[in-house]
Amino acid sequence: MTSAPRRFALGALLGLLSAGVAIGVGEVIAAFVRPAASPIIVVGNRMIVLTPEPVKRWAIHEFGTHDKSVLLTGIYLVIALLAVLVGLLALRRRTFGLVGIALFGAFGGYCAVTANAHRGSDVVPTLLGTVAGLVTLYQLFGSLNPAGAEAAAVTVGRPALLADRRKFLQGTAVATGVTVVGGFGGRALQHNRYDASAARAAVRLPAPSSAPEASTASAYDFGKSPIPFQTPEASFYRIDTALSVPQLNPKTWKLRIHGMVDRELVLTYDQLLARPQVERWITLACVSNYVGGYLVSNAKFQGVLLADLLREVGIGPGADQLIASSSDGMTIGSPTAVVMDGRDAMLAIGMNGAPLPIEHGFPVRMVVPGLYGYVSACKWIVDIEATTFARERAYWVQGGWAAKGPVRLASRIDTPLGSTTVKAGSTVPVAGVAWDQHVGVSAVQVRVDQGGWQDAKLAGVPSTDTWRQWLWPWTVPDAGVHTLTVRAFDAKGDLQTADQADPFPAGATGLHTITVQSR
Ligand SMILES: Nc1nc2c(c(=O)[nH]1)N[C@H]1C(S)=C(S)[C@@H](COP(=O)(O)O)O[C@H]1N2
Ligand SMILES: [Mo]
Repeated sequence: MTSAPRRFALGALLGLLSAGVAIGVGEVIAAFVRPAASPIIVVGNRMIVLTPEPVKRWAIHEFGTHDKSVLLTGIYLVIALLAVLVGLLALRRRTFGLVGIALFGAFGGYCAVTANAHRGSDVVPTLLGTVAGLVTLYQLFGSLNPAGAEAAAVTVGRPALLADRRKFLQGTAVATGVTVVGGFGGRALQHNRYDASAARAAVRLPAPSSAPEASTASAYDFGKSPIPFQTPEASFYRIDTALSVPQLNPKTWKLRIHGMVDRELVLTYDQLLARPQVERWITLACVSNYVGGYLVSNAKFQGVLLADLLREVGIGPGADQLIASSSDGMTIGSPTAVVMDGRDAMLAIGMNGAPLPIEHGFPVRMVVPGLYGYVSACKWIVDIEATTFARERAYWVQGGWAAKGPVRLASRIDTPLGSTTVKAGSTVPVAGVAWDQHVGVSAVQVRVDQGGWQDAKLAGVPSTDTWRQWLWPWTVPDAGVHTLTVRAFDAKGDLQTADQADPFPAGATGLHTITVQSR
């Protein structure tokens, strides 16, 4: 007796458990190779590379900081779907199933050996996982229909499926166990063996020899603004391609500075800490940010001025680009002239008085005030090559983004929130931030509906490298829908453009507008 639903269920189970065991075993082995070698991570990384640039942009826009969880969920779903298919094919013919699993494995292996900054051993978890998946399928199939199953399936079409019920149940239980324990346990073990938190907690930052200008930001009452001058760590935006966050050990970390230089230099973490330290407030912004978006944050960074190091290595006059690389193979190219023009471009080791958070680049990242992150802020940095724009294109530039990425003047209304209700006749604080790093913001104005532009109060700032909080008390008029628009002037007196441009390829422009209902 073999009904179609039953046949489907058995096939699905066969496929899902074979794939599950493959992944579970792969995750456990990855804990001994390295987390970046996990089969799911290598496939995910390849997906990021294969995804067309417009889809990537859409994903960052749509999911922001959650883009990675969305991708991983998608990968699990696709694997599950394909696994069911392989299981159903296996019911027709065991060889079909085995070939299916082997193809899975081959794709995983291909992803492992083509990953950025991959190592030869990265293929091992996928390889052993695939073998485990093949064994699982073979064994479970055996208990399904040990004798002449293939012939029976082809000629009869519907062989009795559960030839050895007990053996099948046992096999299913074992495979489920390996899937669940291997999958979750493997991930936990990877985290346990590779977590850099303890190393980070052990770091003692040297005192900066040059502290930032005192900020007068707190002199104003900006308490009502939902956006504080310093972004709390938990809400500091995060944008990167790292599916598995690099866990680097500062004891073995090294930075190599090479290329068009007179003397190559290899720096250790201790050597970096021994150099003179500066501490500066810097607002970091992502080029993918839409008008009114939240991919911009402000922190106090501590580090070593990059220009000093570049002078020490004797950077060649023709080297107009610095390509920074991370441990996971990201490349970020910055214009040398900008890094050397006297601004506080730095190799940062600290953020808000603590060692860099792991997700923000521990142990060392680059920060260049005035440039978008994709052309300046390499996290988990391990290499800087002095080269030229003509010779090399960094990761995002290969995807079509502008090779040079100066931040564009922008302003945002943070309160009231758009589409909320305000009380007619009351005075409501309209407040937000405006930024034009390394140029500075000199004025912010707000307009209600088609009325005149009103000057907002500006908070003081420690330098031109941060955003500026602004506040305008609004006496809410009569009931109805009102539109609030904000615009800023830079320190040169130039007005923010109202022309709307998408983030791609050089940063969004246009004025932030919200509507509120007064009643
Ligand atoms: N290694 C690495 N560094 C990176 C990236 C990345 O994907 N990998 N993304 C860059 C981009 S696009 C931005 S906007 C900033 C974001 O830094 P944050 O995540 O600390 O806010 O990091 C930059 N540095
Ligand atoms: Mo970015």
